[in-house]
Amino acid sequence: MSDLEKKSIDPATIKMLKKAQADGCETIFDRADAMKPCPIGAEGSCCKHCAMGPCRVPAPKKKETVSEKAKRMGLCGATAETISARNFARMVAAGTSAHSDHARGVAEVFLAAAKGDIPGFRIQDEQKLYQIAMDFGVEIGDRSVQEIATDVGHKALAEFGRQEGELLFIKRAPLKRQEIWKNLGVVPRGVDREVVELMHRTHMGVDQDYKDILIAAARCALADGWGGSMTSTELQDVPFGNPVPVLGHINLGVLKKGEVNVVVHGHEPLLPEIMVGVVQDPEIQKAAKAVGAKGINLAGMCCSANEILMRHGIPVAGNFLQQELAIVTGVVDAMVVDVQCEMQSLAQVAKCYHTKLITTSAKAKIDGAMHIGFEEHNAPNVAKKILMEAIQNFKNRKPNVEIPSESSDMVVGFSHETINYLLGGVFRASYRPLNDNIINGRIRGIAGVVGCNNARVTHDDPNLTLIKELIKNDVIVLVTGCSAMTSGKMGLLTPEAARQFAGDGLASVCEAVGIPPVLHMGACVDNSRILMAATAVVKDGGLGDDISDLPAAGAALEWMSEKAIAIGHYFVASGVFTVFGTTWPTTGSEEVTKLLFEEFENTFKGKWGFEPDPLKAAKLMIEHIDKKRKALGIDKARERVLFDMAKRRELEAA
Ligand code: XCC
Repeated sequence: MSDLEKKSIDPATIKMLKKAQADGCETIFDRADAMKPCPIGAEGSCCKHCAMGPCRVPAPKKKETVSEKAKRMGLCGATAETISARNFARMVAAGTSAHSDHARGVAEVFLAAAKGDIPGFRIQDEQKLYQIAMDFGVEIGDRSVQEIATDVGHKALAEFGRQEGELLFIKRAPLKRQEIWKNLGVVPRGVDREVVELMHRTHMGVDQDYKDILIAAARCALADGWGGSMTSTELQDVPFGNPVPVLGHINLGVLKKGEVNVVVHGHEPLLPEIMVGVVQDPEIQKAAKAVGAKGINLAGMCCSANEILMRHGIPVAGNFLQQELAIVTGVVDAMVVDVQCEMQSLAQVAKCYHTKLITTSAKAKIDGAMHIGFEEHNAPNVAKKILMEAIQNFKNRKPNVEIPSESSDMVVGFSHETINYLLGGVFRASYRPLNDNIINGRIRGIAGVVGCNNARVTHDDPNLTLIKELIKNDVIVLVTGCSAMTSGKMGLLTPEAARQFAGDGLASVCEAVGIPPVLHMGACVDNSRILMAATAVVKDGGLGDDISDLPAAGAALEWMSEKAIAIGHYFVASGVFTVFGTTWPTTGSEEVTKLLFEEFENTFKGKWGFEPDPLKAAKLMIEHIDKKRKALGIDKARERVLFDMAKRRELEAA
């Protein structure tokens, strides 16, 4: 196997890496070879929070005496524990900000649209609107949809700046969970307040008790999961529709040689949603034909892709580590990016080919890219302008074009409401069949496998190996973000995958319901759907009274972004055992790591784990699931015994 072939398990990725090399175009895979991570930063031991530093207080090589340990500190006296906890907490704050600033944008557009300020907006999911209205205490009565939506929009926006009390969505959590949070003093207020407070606490010379810092980080993370992220998901579903199962296609093979290829990349679905419609515009189609193209092929990348895939079945070109490689095909006429996970190197790669890189968010510009700002009041015209740029660029393609043939089919679109409906049917929608099958042991447990790609490990390998091992052991897997795309590329998101890859118990349930063993629940912000699904399972009964009682675990083995740390921390603070791979950012302090990996289980009833080996990670998760099954008294499968007549008479006589 050549060195290149070890970079990814995805054949399309390998082909494009070879092409990039032949074309003399550098990618993240090359840079990962050339630059090793800084070991002190990697273990969270570098403090650069003031100008007396940066101070480096790495983990000791040997066991230290108390006085040796006391001497190991930064200039201000900050210990390894404080430095490590601060760095971790700031990752949580940054991740929370990313999800929540996205959410704020959604809430603003939602409100403007509800007031009628954005033409073309319509409420697609009234049921969801009513549900949110009830959660927010907005009167429904015989008021119009527009009035209700306007109140919901105002309330949603006000939530970001809530100074006192608790976020309104907190009431959705199981009662026992709410009690745990109250006792620990971590019920979140508005996300703005929690982020500001966490940034303040971790400033030089403020909070210098690592336990306190990490508890505050949990409060901030909860403001993300049950606040910012949940707001994005919920408010996007109302105008764009709650996802329902839909067929999709994924991998670089979805790009088309004879068509104008436009790849939307990033996280916010607002502009991509409009583009889905505008692409059909006869004027645009005509313009594409006029330059010799057969039509326009809209495809997605990263979580923007997940959003329009879940709701419209728009094809996905690939996950995080494939963004440069889409351009390397030589057929992407425009790559349109908004916020988060867009590599700056795209501008460089685009120069090797003919691709126009177009930024659209006022918050995210890239040197060397063209900027066409998204204005919600003028969205269709902005979409048209972008598409016209792509169409005009079609003729500039260079001769070195190669599209890998790989593209896989998948069934996606599993919101927690859809799972409810699929399991129980429209008249008695409920999680009962899922709970019953967990109790009878056909399904051993539930796992959430989420998160990114990371160029420090073989692309797609850890996530795929983990997910396959889990379903083989009858654990149903919920996926979002880039790990969902790995599952799609590798054929796990089809109903047929159940017989092929899952254990007999899980396969039999999937076949009865007609679902894949791995359920795609959406983008990064849609991890809030997993929280809601877990809560629905708790509320349906028979599996304890808190999320921490469930035979469930979470993982992000290829994580790389700060958002992943925020997500992991809100899952842990919601009672979930969560395993990360690749690298762990607090290894510089044994105490901090111990607090997160062990002691949190006593307080939050959830804890972190670190295991880069996917098979070992699966083992940890399954052991945890089995431990929970035992605590619930369902560790021995209770298959229903069918008695024949003789046996019944015997029992009656007894
Ligand atoms: Fe980004 Fe959301 Fe990570 Fe993928 S998974 S690399 S954050 S696109 Ni959320």
